[in-house]
Amino acid sequence: MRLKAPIIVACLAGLLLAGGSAGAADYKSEYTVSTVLPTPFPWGEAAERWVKLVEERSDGRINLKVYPGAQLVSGNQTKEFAALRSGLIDFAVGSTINWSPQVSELNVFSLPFLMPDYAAIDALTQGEVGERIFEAIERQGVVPLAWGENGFRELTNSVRPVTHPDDLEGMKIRVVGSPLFQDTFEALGANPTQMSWADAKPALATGAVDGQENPLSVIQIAKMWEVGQEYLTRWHYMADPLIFAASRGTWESLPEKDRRIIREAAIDAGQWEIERSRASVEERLAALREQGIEVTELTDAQREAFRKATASVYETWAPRIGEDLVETAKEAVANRDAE
Ligand code: X2X
Repeated sequence: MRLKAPIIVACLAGLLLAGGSAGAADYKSEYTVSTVLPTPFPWGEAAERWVKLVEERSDGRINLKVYPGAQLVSGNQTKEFAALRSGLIDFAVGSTINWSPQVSELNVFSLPFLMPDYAAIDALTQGEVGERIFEAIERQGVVPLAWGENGFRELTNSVRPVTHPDDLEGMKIRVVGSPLFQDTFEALGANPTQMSWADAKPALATGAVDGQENPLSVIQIAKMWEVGQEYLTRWHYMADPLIFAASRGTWESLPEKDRRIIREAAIDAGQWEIERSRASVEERLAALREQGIEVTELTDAQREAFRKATASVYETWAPRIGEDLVETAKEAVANRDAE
């Protein structure tokens, strides 16, 4: 009996080796991760953190690489979701805005003045709305893994302080290539132009557009004051969560234990990024003021005027998003835990 033990061990080792090498052969030498923003934007940092955690936890088996600037889709950020669905890219950390042309439910986050604070964002992403949105993404052939956050989007411009919709009359505003944004800014009397992020700064620099909207982190790190953006209105009109996701083909090619590693790393990287983004807001605001940007905080009454002016966006978009999902979102916000 004793003599047989080494033989069994040898056989087992042989099996493991054979299994191991067959498994290893299935891994790609590199898996692509698409983002729009690179480091040091929180968005890029979230993606890099994910890469690092996956590498560590898989003992180097799974090698993800971040391709920022939506370069895998030639800078066309609203094509990112389609590329993920077709398997042209393996993974992405994408904004709900950029994926909303394909996944109409994602427009819920873009409804103006739906989410007044962070607790409201969490009430949506961490509740029934978040689950239903992940199901919608899954139905479209992409595997959603975790949430991150780009942030509350504020308005900057080169013309004047904006405290009332009238101040936006005729102002040329760069918006992301998502039709809902066109409607919001038209409702406010502005003159919106859709363009990719890559074109935004040059368009501001030449004066082709007067203003834009993005989170404070983006306004600061992209140095918007360099392109004449002197006025900032903190109107908190919407926030875009980020979604970590995988192409279905790539996902299904991976063993269960690796899927778990990748999903958990996405959740951890997302939480880490959300906390850091939220914690950095005051510091960023101070840095922007230091650069000479005039910051306008709205009173509740002033914000109400913007909310009223954009009410038509709900009428147009609730049927496209799903009336029921919009109602569920409104209820979740109304019943959220106090901050
Ligand atoms: O294009 C933008 O404004 C950006 C970088 O915020 C997004 O990709 C949504």
